[in-house]
Amino acid sequence: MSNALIVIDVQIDFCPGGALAVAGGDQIVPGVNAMMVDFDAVILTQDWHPAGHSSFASSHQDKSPFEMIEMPYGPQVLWPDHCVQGAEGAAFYPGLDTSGDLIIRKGFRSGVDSYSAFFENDQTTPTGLEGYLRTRGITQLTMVGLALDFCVHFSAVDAARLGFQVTVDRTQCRAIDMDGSLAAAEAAMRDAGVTLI
Ligand code: VGL
Ligand code: ZN
Repeated sequence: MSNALIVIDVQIDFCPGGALAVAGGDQIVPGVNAMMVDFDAVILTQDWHPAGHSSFASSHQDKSPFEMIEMPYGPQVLWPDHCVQGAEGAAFYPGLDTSGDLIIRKGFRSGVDSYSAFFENDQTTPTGLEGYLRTRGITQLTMVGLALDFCVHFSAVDAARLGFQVTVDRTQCRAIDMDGSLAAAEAAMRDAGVTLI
């Protein structure tokens, strides 16, 4: 029985000064680095969108960031342009230890967003992470990173549904918290059987 640390989207654009800055996002870097030694595997995710991605408000006429739209796969928040493939903002935050076992990129299909590290927002297209974890015999996951109410939330719920034992360490997460999204995310994670510490 092995465990893994899943480090979600600790990237320049999600930290202060970035395109979709999460307050205090940079503060978690030392703590996340320090945790890595305690796990059999360390996996980092990287939000990785092509320019003109359908989750960007700038890709839609008369839409502003943080508005909602209806996509073929359901409701979708529109975001400022962020984490564009190869751009500086898509890079991991300076000082983050990226020597881990696997870096998994997500959100690289133009027409569908991917908050979760396991499934895109259509909730059916897999990223491949489940197979990676299972073939390595990893059953216990601890999740940290950005943002707690979006990518950490959906990753944790999907992992719990897939049967992994999931803990989210909120001391090493920061949230966007728009329209009560943090409280809703915490309730959804608890309902799914995720342990919040
Ligand atoms: C995220 C919004 C858009 C996240 C990624 O990492 O939580 N949020 N893309
Ligand atoms: Zn994104």
